[in-house]
Amino acid sequence: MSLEEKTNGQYDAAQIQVLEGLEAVRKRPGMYIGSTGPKGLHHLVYEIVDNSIDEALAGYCKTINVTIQKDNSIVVEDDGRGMPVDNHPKMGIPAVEVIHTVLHAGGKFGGGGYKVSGGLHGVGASVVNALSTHMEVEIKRNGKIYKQCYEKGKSVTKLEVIGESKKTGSKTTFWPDPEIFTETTVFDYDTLEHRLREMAFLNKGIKIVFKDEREGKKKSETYHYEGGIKEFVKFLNKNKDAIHEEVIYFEIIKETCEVEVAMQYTDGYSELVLGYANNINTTDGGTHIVGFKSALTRVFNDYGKKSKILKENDTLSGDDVREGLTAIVSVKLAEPQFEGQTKAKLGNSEIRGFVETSTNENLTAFLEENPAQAKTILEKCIRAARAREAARKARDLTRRKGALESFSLPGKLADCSEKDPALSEIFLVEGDSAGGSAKDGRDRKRQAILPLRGKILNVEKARLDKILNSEEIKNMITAFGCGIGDDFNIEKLRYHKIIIMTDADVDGAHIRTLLLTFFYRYMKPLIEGGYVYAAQPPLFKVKKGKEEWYTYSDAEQEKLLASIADKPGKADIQRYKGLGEMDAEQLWETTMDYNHRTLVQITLEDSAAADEIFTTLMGDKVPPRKKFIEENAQYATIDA
Ligand code: 28F
Repeated sequence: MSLEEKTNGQYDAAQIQVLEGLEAVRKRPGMYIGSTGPKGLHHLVYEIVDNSIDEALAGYCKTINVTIQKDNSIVVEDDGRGMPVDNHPKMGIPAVEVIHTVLHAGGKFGGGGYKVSGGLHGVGASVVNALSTHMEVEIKRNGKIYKQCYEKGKSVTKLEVIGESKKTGSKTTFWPDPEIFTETTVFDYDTLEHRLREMAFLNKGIKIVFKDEREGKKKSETYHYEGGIKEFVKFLNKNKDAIHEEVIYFEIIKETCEVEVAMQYTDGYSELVLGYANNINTTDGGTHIVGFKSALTRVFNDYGKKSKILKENDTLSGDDVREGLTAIVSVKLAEPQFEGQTKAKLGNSEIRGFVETSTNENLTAFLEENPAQAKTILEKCIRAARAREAARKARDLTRRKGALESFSLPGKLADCSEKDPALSEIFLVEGDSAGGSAKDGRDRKRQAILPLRGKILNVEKARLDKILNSEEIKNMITAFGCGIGDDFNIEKLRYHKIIIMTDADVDGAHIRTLLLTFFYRYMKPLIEGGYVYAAQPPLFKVKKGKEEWYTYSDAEQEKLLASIADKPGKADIQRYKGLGEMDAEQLWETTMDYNHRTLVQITLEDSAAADEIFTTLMGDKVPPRKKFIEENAQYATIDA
């Protein structure tokens, strides 16, 4: 029922509803934007940009400008038709004012098209307005420039003409409210860059110009991809070795929905299948992904048999046909149903069949038209199947051996006596000497120690059968108790804190990265669930007179030295090169003691970005790694 019907045109009742609506948003903002942390803050931008994207998808807008201004306010401007300014028939206020002050208003394109790119399901500009101290909207339409200002969702000026212009378009500026976004109102460039570039990939032909005008940030980038998700796959594969030239692509548009698929195989072993529904990243999958994956397995098995590349009794599994695959499955539909805790799973059942049929037909056509590329891909799938078979045997061996030795834990593991995983921690310690000190210094009740000898295998470049032959890896799998890959079961995890403790040098960082690569590729729920941490050993020990201090970064060291400058005596400074230089007591009090230590929790903000980082850092190609390290070296603090 529309607002007018609800209030049968009573102006004041509508106004009351408006005020109640915006109050509701300010009282429980998390209900509308997910959280009031950095993620919710950045959602404000996506909500406004989505309205421009819809105007572009309707065919009227070509370029969208997004600018972070010096005062950390955001400007979004498009060259669409300009929001309507005529008075709303029943409410007696301009349509643009309704869009910005009535909750869930501006359900665009009531008629022909449908609203496609809903950030958090299109809560719209009114929510952004309610959560901003100020918002200004300028519209170019009918040869004029109109402007209206709002504060915390309420109009503070009437819509007025402030000039003339032959152009058309909409421009929104807003200042997020620090009363709502108490953690931070500072926008993160990389976060916005990532989502704006993704929006440009997902909506081919749209040009998004992103500028950061803040002090010392002067940056501008343009995202414009005529090839859309075809270019997205090329982008995701830029540091990988593709095994066939063309990105396989098709787009099917029906009356009520459309699907686009882009896919390309690399010589790697991991799979990256990203699903989107109305431009929303469905990180928990859904019917479009189920349909895509079942079609993929069927097509490669059918084609493999028909072309005699597969023997009659050979069968490729889903994992085999997705090894090394980078794919984007993007669907757009009128009434998407999002399910699950994080609303990141598509539930529309009709989409499964639609995507499955489209993929069956179009992928089969591609393989038949490109027999050479088809053969290359199939041969890779067959190698994957053979390795899977070998890994299964190796794993059975590990399991059988385990069973025979009745749950033998690795000899090198100094386990803790606590049986409740929620209270138990395991330290993965670089080197036997530090491992020894950690065993002596730890809290035996709750802290287990597993020393790691030197570098572990780089799983990015090895298949599962080889991985299962690595002693270090097997020790971790057995100690954690929760299996790997498809066998992974978080309920069986024996420690709810897995703490990586390595030297504060390049080798230590490399070992940490190798461990994180292994966790990301084979135990991803460990990272997603926040179970993985990095210990922060001290960088310096400072002694002056009878007092001593530990510092954990260069900045902290400088601050300390300045603060004790006027104390009598000479400061004796010891810089720690590695964990081994600390005795058990020091290691305990600086790095393991619950009350004094600092742990950095490892989180996984974004799959595509994480996948790109692991591939770049751990993959085969050196130049991109060199470039990545140079570009990011400034962030790599010589942390303790
Ligand atoms: C900076 C953010 O919000 N751009 C927008 C339009 C254009 C129309 C529109 C928007 C129809 C009646 C609901 C214009 N002319 N950028 C934006 N551009 N909304 S938002 O219409 C609103 C809907 O109210 C528009 C003809 N049809 C639609």
